[in-house]
Amino acid sequence: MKKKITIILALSALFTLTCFTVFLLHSKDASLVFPSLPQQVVKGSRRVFGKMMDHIRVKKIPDVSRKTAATSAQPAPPLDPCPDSPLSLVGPLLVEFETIRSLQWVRNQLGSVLQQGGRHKPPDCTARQKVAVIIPFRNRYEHLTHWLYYLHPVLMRQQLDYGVYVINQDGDGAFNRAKLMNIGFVEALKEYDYDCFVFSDVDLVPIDDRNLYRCSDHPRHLSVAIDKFNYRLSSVTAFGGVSLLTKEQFLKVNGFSNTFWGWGGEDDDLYNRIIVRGMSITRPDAGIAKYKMIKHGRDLHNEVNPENAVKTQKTAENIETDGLNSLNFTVKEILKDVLFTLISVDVQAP
Ligand code: UDH
Ligand code: MN
Repeated sequence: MKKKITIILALSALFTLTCFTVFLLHSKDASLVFPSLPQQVVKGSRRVFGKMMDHIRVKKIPDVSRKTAATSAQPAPPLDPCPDSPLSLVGPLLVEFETIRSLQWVRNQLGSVLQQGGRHKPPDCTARQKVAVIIPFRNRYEHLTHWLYYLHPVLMRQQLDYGVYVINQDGDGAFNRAKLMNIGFVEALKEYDYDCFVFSDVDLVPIDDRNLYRCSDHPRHLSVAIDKFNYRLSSVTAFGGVSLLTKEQFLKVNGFSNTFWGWGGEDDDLYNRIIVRGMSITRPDAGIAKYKMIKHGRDLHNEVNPENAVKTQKTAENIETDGLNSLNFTVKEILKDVLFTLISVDVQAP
């Protein structure tokens, strides 16, 4: 009899234990089973890098466990739109370019949270905009490394669905910043349905993440206050450095002119195009739109071209026929890095 009772008790204990395990495994809140797995990642990086890495931290960590627990192949329900003001912003950032950083080191820091080609989107809400960041480029890998190190975490905290496109001018002909921007626009659109385009120099890093890389009703100029110019805007018509246009705005102005070879004028010409097409520009507050420019000299094959200044007087004449609708180029190579997409192009320099 005693033996029978023992067996019954043992069986009922086993049954209870099994029920509890099944409950846990099927529970909606799988963190009960896998406590604090995502948090450990954050804590770990905080321990190792301390305050220095504050700008990299993304407060909200994707709920990996929930995805793992889902058993059926049903499509996930649509996520709510991200808040208008992202909650994870930290404000002023510590930015310095004295530290030597290698691309591989930056890959090690950020690669695991990015998708191939330098893509990212918020894991827990639907981004308000799909943003392509276009960087005109030739032989500035050191600058690009700093830029990627600082910008990816900022763009993530700003909850954008974004991709970084580095448009590399092949060969050593006269540099054409504007044409590279047009090429970036066309090539990025072949990949994804972007609705906002950031045209950014490789050497400009924002020092406040409240400066949102998001388009608005009018073309937007973000690099308002740069350290190199004592944090003052050079002119009320300035539109170089970092500027944003929606797809529609950029199409409306026929993109940049393709004919500004060498340094200068293409940004003023784009400003003129915006005015000619009946738009105006907006800027964030100068107290927020602050930048550091990585110190550099003048590059080879990008000397000041005096013809460019003359051409900015003729924007209204040229806008119709010179721009996206007359763009000619050859793609030499497309390289997918985890931090960026590099598109090398022959811009048919004279
Ligand atoms: N760029 C390159 N490679 C080049 C030339 C230009 O990548 O060889 C790109 C890069 O994104 C750069 C942008 O084009 O940020 C604009 O060029 P820039 O940085 O040379 O223009 P900026 O107005 O400087 O900053 C002009 C020369 C400053 C000389 C200062 C000497 N004290
Ligand atoms: Mn520069």
